[in-house]
Amino acid sequence: NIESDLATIVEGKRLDDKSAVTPRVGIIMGSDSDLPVMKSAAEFLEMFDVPHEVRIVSAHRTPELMFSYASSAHERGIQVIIAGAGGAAHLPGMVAALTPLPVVGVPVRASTLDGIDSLLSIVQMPRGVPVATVAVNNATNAGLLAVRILSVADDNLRSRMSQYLEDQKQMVLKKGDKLQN
Ligand code: RP5
Repeated sequence: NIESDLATIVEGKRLDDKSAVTPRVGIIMGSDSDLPVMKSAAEFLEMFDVPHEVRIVSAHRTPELMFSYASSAHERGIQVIIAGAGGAAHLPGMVAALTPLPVVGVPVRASTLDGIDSLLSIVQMPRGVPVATVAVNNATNAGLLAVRILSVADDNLRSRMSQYLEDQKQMVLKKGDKLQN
């Protein structure tokens, strides 16, 4: 559950990478209050057996940690970074400025402005420093996009992604059939 996950993060342990395998995806977020949204990125990576790590890294509150995390992630074997934040959501953009890795940004809906503030902060990057921005609170798509990025050089992941799309299609068709009958 979320509370024990949080305790795990606060203790500095990995949330879900139970093996000693090097994480391929880094999931970071500005605050532990983002975890209920960001958890689904981890769940989808788990579904595809992609090793990953989860960390709280704040652009504003822990700028030094953000700098060291982002600038060294590729040296540790991380291949994609998923970064979620709310409000003045500078984390994904600042991380993208510090790493050559692909960065997927998740705008988290904070208590005011309905997530528009986070969305615009993340999506409106200047030329030269891209962040692949998903919909507000849609960490599921961030996880799936990370899998697709990795699948460019991973046949197994690519065929599992095709299967996932097929399963999704069948599910929708089945629901349509039920409505008709
Ligand atoms: C952002 O401010 C975080 O990403 C979070 O979405 C928001 C609120 O943070 P807390 O005040 O809940 O820690 O930096």
